[in-house]
Amino acid sequence: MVLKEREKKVKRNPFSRNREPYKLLALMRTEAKKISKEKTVSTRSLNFELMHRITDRAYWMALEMIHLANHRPQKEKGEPKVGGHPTACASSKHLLAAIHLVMRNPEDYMAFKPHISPMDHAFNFLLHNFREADGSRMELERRKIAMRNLRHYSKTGEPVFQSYHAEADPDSHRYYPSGSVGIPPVNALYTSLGYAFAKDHGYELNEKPTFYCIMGDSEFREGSLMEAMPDAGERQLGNLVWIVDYNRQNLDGTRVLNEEALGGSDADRICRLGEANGWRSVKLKHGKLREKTFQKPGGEELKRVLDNELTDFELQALVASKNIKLIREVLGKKSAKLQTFLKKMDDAELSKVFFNFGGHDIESLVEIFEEAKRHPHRPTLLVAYTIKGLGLKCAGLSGNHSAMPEEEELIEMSQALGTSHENPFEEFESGSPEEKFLSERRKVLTDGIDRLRKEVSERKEKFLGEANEIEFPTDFDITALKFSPIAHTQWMWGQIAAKLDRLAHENSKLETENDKSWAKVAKYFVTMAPDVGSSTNTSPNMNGKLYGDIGQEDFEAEYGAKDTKAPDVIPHLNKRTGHIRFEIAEGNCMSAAGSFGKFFYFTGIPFFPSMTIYDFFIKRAHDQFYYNLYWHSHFATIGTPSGVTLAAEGAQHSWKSDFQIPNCVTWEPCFAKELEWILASHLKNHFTHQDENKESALIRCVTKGIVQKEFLDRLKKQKRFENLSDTEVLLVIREDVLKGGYALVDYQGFEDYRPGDNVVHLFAMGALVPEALRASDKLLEKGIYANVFVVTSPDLLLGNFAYQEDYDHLKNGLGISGNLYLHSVNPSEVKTRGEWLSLKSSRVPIVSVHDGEPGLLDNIGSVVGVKHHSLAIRKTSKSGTTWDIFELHHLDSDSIVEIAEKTLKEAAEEEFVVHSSILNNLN
Ligand SMILES: Cc1ncc(C[n+]2csc(CCOP(=O)(O)OP(=O)(O)O)c2C)c(N)n1
Repeated sequence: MVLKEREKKVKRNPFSRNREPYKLLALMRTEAKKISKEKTVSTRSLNFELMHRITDRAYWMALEMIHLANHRPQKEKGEPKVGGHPTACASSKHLLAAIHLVMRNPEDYMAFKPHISPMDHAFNFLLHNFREADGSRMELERRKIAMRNLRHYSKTGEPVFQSYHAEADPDSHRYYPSGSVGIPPVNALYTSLGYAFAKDHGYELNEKPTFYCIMGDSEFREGSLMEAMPDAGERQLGNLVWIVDYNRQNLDGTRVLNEEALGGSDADRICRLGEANGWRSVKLKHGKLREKTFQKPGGEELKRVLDNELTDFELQALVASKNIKLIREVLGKKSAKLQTFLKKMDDAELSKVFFNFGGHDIESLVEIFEEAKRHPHRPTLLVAYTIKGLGLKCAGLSGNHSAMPEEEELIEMSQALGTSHENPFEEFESGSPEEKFLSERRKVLTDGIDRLRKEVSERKEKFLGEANEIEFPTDFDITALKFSPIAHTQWMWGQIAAKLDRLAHENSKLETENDKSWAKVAKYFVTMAPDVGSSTNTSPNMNGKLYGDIGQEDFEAEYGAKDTKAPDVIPHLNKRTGHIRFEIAEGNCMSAAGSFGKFFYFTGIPFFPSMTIYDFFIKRAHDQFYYNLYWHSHFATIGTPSGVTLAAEGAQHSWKSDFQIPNCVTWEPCFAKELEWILASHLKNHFTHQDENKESALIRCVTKGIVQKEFLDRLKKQKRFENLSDTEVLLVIREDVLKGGYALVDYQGFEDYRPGDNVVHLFAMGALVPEALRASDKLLEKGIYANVFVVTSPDLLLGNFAYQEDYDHLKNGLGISGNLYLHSVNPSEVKTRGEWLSLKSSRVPIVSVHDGEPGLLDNIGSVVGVKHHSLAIRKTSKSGTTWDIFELHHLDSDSIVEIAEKTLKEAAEEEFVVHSSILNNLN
C-alpha cells in the first residue's frame, strides 16, 4: 500500500528522470516481501483467551509487587510514600501482553512509559527473563526476591527493581531507562537510525529489531515527541512503532479537551499529526467483540454512535460511572434507532460490548503490530483506546493515577484467579496450558536473548582486543597549526573532525604513524549538528558526506546550481557518509548523540558521536542531555561558540550552559593544542573502554583567535623548565591539561618572589587566558608576581571529580595552598597580649576570571582556605566587540589588575598569633 503510494508520487514527479528512485522502490519491495515472510505470525494459530488469562495473572503479580513495596515491615514514621501505579499498569497491560507474549523478538527494543514497569517485570518473571549482573539467568528463588523488591535499595546484593525501567534492573535487556516521559521513545527512534546507519556502512549486524514504544496520551503532548516525529517519517524508520495508551486521563485527572476547536478527539488529532509527518497512523478504538457486534443487523448504528456521538469526555464519564443502565440510556438518547438494537442485549452482554476497548484486545493489537512489519519504510503510530485501572474498583475515575487497591481487593482478586495473596509469585502449574505456552515462548525469547547477548559480547571482546593493540597518539598531528599563528578552538575542532573524516575513508592516504593509528577507529567517529554544522567549522565533514536519503534526484547538480562555496548538502546512503544533519531541533540531535553513543553497549559497534551546538542552546536539549548522561552514553558535545565571547551575537546568545552532571567531563580549552590532547584522550578512553563514569565530554570552543605562540613561550619562561626541550615541557603540561589545569606563568624561583607578600594566583579559563596574561604583565610592572593557572576542565579541577580526590591536582599538582606566610617581623608592628604575640602575615590570594556563571570557579579559595575573588558573568550581555564586552563584565585585564591588588591588600590583613615561648625556642 505504502509502496504503491510512493511509486505514484515518484511517477507523478515531472522531474523524475533519474532512475534512482525506482531502484529504491524495487529494493523496498523486495525487503517488504522478505520481512513479511520472515517475521509475521499467523494470528489464527494463537490462543488469545489463554493470553488474556496469563495477562490477568501477570497484572495481579504487578499489583502484589506494588503492594509489597508499600507495606514494608521496616517502614519508618515520616518516610515518604513509596507509591506505584496500578491503574497505569492496567491500562497498558494488554499492549504489553501483545508484545511480550507474541511480538517481541530477542533483538527488539522497548521504550515504555515509566509507571508501567511493574507490568513488564511481571511478564518477564513469567518468561524467566531476569538476569544477574554478569548476564547469567537468574534462578527462581532470586527472581522471587526481586519481585518482592520493587523500589528497594539493595544493601547486600539482593536483586531489586528501581521505580522505573533501569539498566540495573534484572530484566533490562534492550529496555530504555524511563522516568522522564517523552524522551525514551525518541532515543528508540535514533537507535533505529543507528541500525540503518550501521547497515549502510557495511557493519555486519544480523538483526532487524523492531522498536516498540508505549507512551501515555498526555505524554504525547511533550514537545520532544513532536520535534522528533518528522525526523522518523523522513528518515523512513519503518521498524519504529509508537503506541499511545489512550486512556484519556493523566496525573491530574480526566483530560478535558475542547474537541470542537480541535475538530475531533485528541486521538483524531494524533492520527492526523502522524500522517502529516510521514507515519502510518492507526486508531484502534474497538475490540473484536465490538467489531463483531457492529456486523449484526443494526450494529452499524452502534458504531456510528460510539464513533461520532460521544466526545472523549462523555465516553470517559460513562466508563467511570460503570453504570450499565445509565450507559444504555445515554446511548439510546443519542439515537432512537439504536434503542431497538440495544434491547437485543441484556446488561451483561451490553457491558461486555461497551467495555471492549481496542487497546485491551490482544488479537487486534497483534494484527496491527504484524501489519507494521509489512511497511518497512514507514513508522507506525498506534492510538489504542484503553481504560486506566481496568479491573480495579477505581477504573476510569478521574483521580486514580496513584490510587492503590486496598488489601481486601487484592485478596478478592487472588481468590478469583485461584492464587495466593500470601505467596504471590508462584508460576503457573506445570502441565497447565498457560505453562506450556510460556515454556514455548521462553524458547524463542529467553533462549534467543541468551544467544544474542553472547554474539554481542563476542563482538565487543573482539573490538576491545583490537583497540588495545592500537598505540593511540596523544594528538592528531594537525600540521595546519604550525602555519596558523592565531587560531581559535572552534577552528581546531574543525581540523580534527575533518582529519578523522578523511581517515575514515577506506582509500585515504595514510602518511604518518599518527594517521595509521587513528585510521583504525576513525570510521566510528560520527558528526552531527542541529543546523549549525557549517557555522561550527564542520563543513569538511558535511560536504557531499551527509548521511540520508532525499527520495528524489539532485536537482542542484542537474541544473548546475551548486553553491561551490558551501558544503554540498545532498545526503547519500553510502559508506562515505559520516555526518548526520538535523533541522533546528537540538533535542533530536542530542537524543541521536545519546543513542549512537550507546551503540557499543547494545551491539558492540563503538560509534563515537560528536555533535556541535551553539553552547547557549544546549539548554534546549537539557533533559535529553541529562538522559544521555544518566544512561552512560559515550558522546561529545562541542558547545560552540560559547559565552560572551560571542559578543557580536549580542545579549541572548551570551550565556553559557554551566552544569555539572555525573558521567560527563566539561572542558574549556584555550590553546588549540589543549583541544587536540583532550579529544585524543577521550577517543582513546572510549575505544579502550577506560572511560567509566566519564563517558561523555562537553567541550566549550570559541571563535576568538588566540596567539598560539604564547603557549610555549610562556611555559618556557618557568624556572622548572629551564633545561627541558619543547617536547619535554609539553609532555609535562599535557598531563596537567588532562587533569584539569596547568601553570602557564609560574614565577616560583624568581628573585624577590615572596608568597604572602607580593604574589597572587590568577586562574583563567578559555578565551580569558590572554586577559589574565596581560593582567599578569601589568602587575609585574607594579612589583606583583601574578602566576597564571589555566583551568582546562572545571569539573576535574574543582568539581565533583576533584571532590572525589580531595582536590588532589589543585593542591598537590598545582601546589595551591592556604599556607600562612610570615616574612619579616617588624617589632613596631607586633602586638602583644600577655605572652601571646600577634604578627602581620598573609596567604597567597586568588583571583579567577572566566566567561561563565560564578559558581564554576569560585570555590578555589574555600577549598584551600584563602581570599578569592571570582570575576565572572553576573548579568545579561550586549552586542559589541569582545573587548567592549569583557570590559562590561569586568573580565578585561584592567579589571583583573584592579581586583588582584584589592585582594592582595585584603589578604595582607591577616594576623598570626603565636606564643612567645615558641619564638624563643626557635632562637
Ligand atoms: C517530563 C515528565 N513530566 C512529568 C512527569 C510526572 N508524571 C508521571 S506520569 C504522569 C502522567 C502521565 O499521563 P499520561 O501520559 O496520560 O499517561 P497515563 O499515566 O495516563 O497512562 C506525569 C505528569 C514525568 N514523569 N516526566
